Order: sequence, then C-alpha cells, then structure tokens
Amino acid sequence: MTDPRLDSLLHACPGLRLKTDPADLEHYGRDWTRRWTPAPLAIALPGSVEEVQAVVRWANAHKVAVVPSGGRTGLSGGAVAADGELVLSLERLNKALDFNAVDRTLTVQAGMPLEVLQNLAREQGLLYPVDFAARGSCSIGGNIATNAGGIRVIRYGNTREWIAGLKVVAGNGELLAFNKGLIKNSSGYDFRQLLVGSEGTLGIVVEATVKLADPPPATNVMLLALPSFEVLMQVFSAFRERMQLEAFEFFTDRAVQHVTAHGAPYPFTEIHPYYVVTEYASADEAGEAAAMAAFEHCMEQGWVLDGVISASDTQAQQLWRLREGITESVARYKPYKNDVSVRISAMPAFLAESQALINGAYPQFDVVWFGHIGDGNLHINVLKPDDTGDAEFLSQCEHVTTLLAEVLHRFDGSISAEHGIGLVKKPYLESTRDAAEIALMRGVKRAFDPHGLMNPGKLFDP
Ligand code: 2HG
Ligand code: ZN
Repeated sequence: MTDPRLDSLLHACPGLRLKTDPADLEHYGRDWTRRWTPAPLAIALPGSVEEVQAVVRWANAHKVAVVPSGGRTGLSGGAVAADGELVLSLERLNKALDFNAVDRTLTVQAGMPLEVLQNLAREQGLLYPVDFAARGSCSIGGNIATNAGGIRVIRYGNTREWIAGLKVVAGNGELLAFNKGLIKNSSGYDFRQLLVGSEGTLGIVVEATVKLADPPPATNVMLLALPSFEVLMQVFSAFRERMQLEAFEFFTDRAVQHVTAHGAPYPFTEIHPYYVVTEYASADEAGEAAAMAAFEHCMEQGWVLDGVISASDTQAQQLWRLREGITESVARYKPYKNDVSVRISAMPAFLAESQALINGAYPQFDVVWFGHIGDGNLHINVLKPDDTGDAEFLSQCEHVTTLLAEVLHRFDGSISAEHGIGLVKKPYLESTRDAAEIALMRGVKRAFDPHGLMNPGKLFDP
C-alpha cells in the first residue's frame, strides 16, 4: 500500500477491505461507457453501513472524492472514477434484510443485483416489476441512483414508483432514513424521491425498501414488422386501445442485422425496415382476441407487414432477444448513445424531425434506432466505423447531439430519459433543465454534501 492516505483510511476504519491492484482499479473505475481511463485512488468494499459512514467521514476529513459504485452497467459515466477518487463499492452489501407480507415490501442492501431482488419477490409470489437487460449485473442501488426505467415502464413506471423507503449515508457521513415504508406521508419534502435519480451526488444509498406488485398476468409476445417510421405511433395507439400492454418496444433493420449476427434467431423470411416487440396480457381468450383484432386492424391499414406470436416461453424469449440483445451486439463498435424522451403525444413530430437531423448529419455512419417507444423514449446508437479515430468520431457525435438537444428543448423533452446525466450528458443538461433549476440542484447538493465530495463532476460541475 503506497499512498499514505490509505493507511489513514485503514486507521479510521480498521478491517476495511481495500483493493489497489491495477486490474481492480481498472475494473472498478469504469462503467459500460469505456470512454474514460480509470484512475481511482483505491477501491473500498465496506461490509457494513457503519463502515460506509466511516469511509465517508474519513473522505470529509481528508477531502477525498468518493464515487459510489454498484454494478457499473451505466451508460452515462456516472460510476467512472478517472481522477484519483476513492471508489466505494456496495458489492458486499448485497443481502436481503426483511420481507413484509402485510406491507408487501422487501428491504434489501443496495448492492443486491436487480435479478436477485426480482427472484426474491417471485419466491414470495409477488413481482418487483422494474426490468431490463442488465438485470443480472446492475444493482438496486445503481437503479435508484439513475431512476432506471427499462422495458416495463409502460405498465409499471420507473424505479421511482417502487421505492417505499431509503437509508442513505449523506455526504457528511450521517445516516438518514427516508419515508420508512409509508404509503401516505404528507410531512414535508420527500427526500426519498430526491435521492432517486441523484446519481450518487448527494450521498450513498445503503438500503432500500421496495414495493412489490401482484404476480404478473399470463402474457404473450408478438413481433411485428412495419413498413415505415411514420406508422409506428399509429400501431402503438391501435394496440394500446385494445390491450393491456406490458411492453411495447421498437427497433430497426440495422438492429436486427447486428443482433442476428450475434446469434439471435430471426422468425421472418424477409428483412423489414422497422419492428415492434410487444408483450401483452393473454390470460384468457378475450386477451388473445383483442391482440388479433389489433393486429388485423394494423394489417388492413397497411401499418403492419407481418407478425408472429410466441407459441411457447422459449419462443417468447427468442423474440425478446431480438430487442434485448441489441446493446451487447453493437458494443464492439464503441457506440455513441443518445437516450432521449419526449411526451408520447409529441413523438410523431419529434421522430420526423430527429430522423431528418440524424440522417443528414451522419450519412456515413451506421445508426441503430431502438427503444421504449411506448414511453416516448428513443435510444439512438451511432456506431464508430473502424477507420474513424475515437476523437474525431466523438467530436462529430457531440456536434450532432448539440443539434439534437436544441430540438429536444423545443419539444420540452429530456436529454436523458433513463440512463442519467453522469459525465456523458453533462454538457447538454441545460437543454432539459433551466438555469434556475440547476441552481436549485447545486443548493441541494451543498446541503447534503457540504464539501462536494460525493461523485463530484457528475450531473453538473460545482
Ligand atoms: C435498453 O433499453 C437500454 O436496452 C440500453 O437502455 C440502451 O444501449 C442502449 O443505448
Ligand atoms: Zn432503455
């Protein structure tokens, strides 16, 4: 152990597990963005809330910045430690603490992977409904820090809706308990909700009490092929009017090309320009009849060219793979990612404008469009050509994102629908939040984190 600060850390928190190997610094110092070179001071892996508090108090005494760290599956650089910060990993704080059948809540430590939490709920005959492809690697604490969304927001909302209580170690090391599982609590500011989406800039979520829902209905999955972008929202309206939608996701032929090259089976004989994968309640004949009615209506209108309904759980998973496998299938092209949202009603006009902008701006790049269209959330992945340098690619993408941010501003949209601002979207925060709001955010940060040591430089600069 070379840095004397680490000796003093171990003195302040005897027995604290620390990692300083170069491979660990690299592993824990970055997230899925891969843009920054990891350079943390060390990795602290506390085994108790008291140790988290001791580390944060030490950080205050020595003015060392702390980067809270969950599964590091984030796409906005929120968990990057590239500037000598101490990474505080919640990985060992991953236990279930309580299940309350009457309240229908689970209380868990923040480092628990989402999938483990989902399985615990299932074992109790209940559902934790927030879900997305990174479920096996991401942690509930990270989900809370970014207000993660995913593929079932259309039915169940974002992480925010499912948090009944939080325990948080604030930037000064104090342990705070917010909302304590209450359904009704009109007693002033709701700090629990302030922490959701705060990206580790106010403190460290150490424990969460999450709400659970009734078990999901029996569902079926349908894949639709569409002729154009323009009909997408009409198909969405036709399906939403007739059915209980659990998910409604879209992607393009470019996405299909990458995901099938990665091994996903493709059920149609022809390639079509656009696709939707939708999951809907199909517990009874009425559910299936409604799905067929929606499908036939869209076929008659010429909005849908082909379709397939899952005949088994395996086929349902295969259809989902076409959508859920996209991120992994394009990862090798170091994609530049936009994650934007507008109101659903503004989506047709926004789609037209953003598509014209992007097609014009990136004539030579492979652009993969997909996302949670039923939530008004588009993912745009621009793939780096092998013969274009990293810096040149980034500067072109940032230029186009500036233009896209102007369009979003006009539409009252958001530059980050569900991935967070982190480092990646920080230059564009003003397109979504006005100056007065950002000033308030800074004031809130000062109240929670007087020395500005909690994930500094993420979300906004001091
Ligand atoms: C998804 O919806 C994730 O699959 C990742 O939010 C999106 O890779 C992306 O751009
Ligand atoms: Zn997404």
